[in-house]
Amino acid sequence: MHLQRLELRRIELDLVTPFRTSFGTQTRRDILLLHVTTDEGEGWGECVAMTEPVYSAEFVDAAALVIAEHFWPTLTAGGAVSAADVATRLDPYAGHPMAKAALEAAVLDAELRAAGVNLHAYLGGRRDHIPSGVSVGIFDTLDELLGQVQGYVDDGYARIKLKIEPGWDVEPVRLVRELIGPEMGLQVDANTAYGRTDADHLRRLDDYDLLLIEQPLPEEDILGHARLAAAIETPVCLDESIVSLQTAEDAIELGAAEIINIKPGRVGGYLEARRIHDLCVDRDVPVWCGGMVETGIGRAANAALAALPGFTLPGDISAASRFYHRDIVTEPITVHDGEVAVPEGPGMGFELDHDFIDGITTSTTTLDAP
Ligand code: SMG
Ligand code: MG
Repeated sequence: MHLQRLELRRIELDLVTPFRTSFGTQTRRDILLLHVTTDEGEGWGECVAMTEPVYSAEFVDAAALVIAEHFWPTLTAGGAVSAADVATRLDPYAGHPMAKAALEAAVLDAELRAAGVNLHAYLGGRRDHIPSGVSVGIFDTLDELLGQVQGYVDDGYARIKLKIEPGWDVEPVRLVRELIGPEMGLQVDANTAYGRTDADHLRRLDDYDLLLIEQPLPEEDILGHARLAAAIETPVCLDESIVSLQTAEDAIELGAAEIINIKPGRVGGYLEARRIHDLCVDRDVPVWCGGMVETGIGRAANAALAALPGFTLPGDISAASRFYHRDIVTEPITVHDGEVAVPEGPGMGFELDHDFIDGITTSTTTLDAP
């Protein structure tokens, strides 16, 4: 396939309700979309970097810049390209996995649409429905939290994930477990908010039969996670620390990751995500698909990935309406009986609502291939 043109589109969407995590509160999403034109057709990718470098080092302005100034010129200088070549061609560049993943996704979408193949078939997914979990933010009061959780239970979600931080952990977990009963899946995500000396405190969560505790310690602290995993019963799951197949293998080997959250953006793309999935199947490590508050583009692709057999835990693939009043695709993801249908159309399986996208576009940059 020959790449001809790349359009970088920035769009802005308000969230239906503020989403607070241990690293800050989001009220709107500022998103970079990539639209690639090739001699065989077009494709779209969504970059999951956030406005500020608070979840990881990446942020939207930097992603747009590194794609425009470095990735696109390099990718188009090498002649015909397939999605499977993108990571190799961009390998000389350090870091920026979310920017790389977005570019690979756009090329992959174009390639699969041209071939009439759906992403989930291409990846080897075997299910047409996947269980849907919801990520619940931090609130000012426990009453607000319980009201939100009850709403999600009523919506039929298959499991609840609570964002935690020091001062908002044991008591919210205790009350939510009481509210949802002993059977429903419950897990927590600290987004690196704790330290090595917090093991005794975090052990108190062992009383609530959690599926896992996600990324309690800083991204680089693999040894700390290994020690914590040995010290508490709740399984330790890594998110931010896993940025590649290599880091996944090391963390598993060192006992730091009893479960892995796979986010395609964080690991540089859907193809690296599948390699991590395959490794985890081989090592008997359960995986699940994380979310980055994606629009219908990323949500459709994540659902395809999560259809792979190793994704044995419900992912953060909620209904689009969990975050957005209106999605940018014509058929937004919905949740029925705790499940999301894996999109079946060619490519990543979505169709875009172009008029709506035009209305929320804040800037467009077009780059031609040399
Ligand atoms: O898309 O449902 C979603 C968000 C899931 O909690 C979620 N993501 O650390 O796992 C995580 C966070 C990162 C983004 S928070 C703005
Ligand atoms: Mg997380």
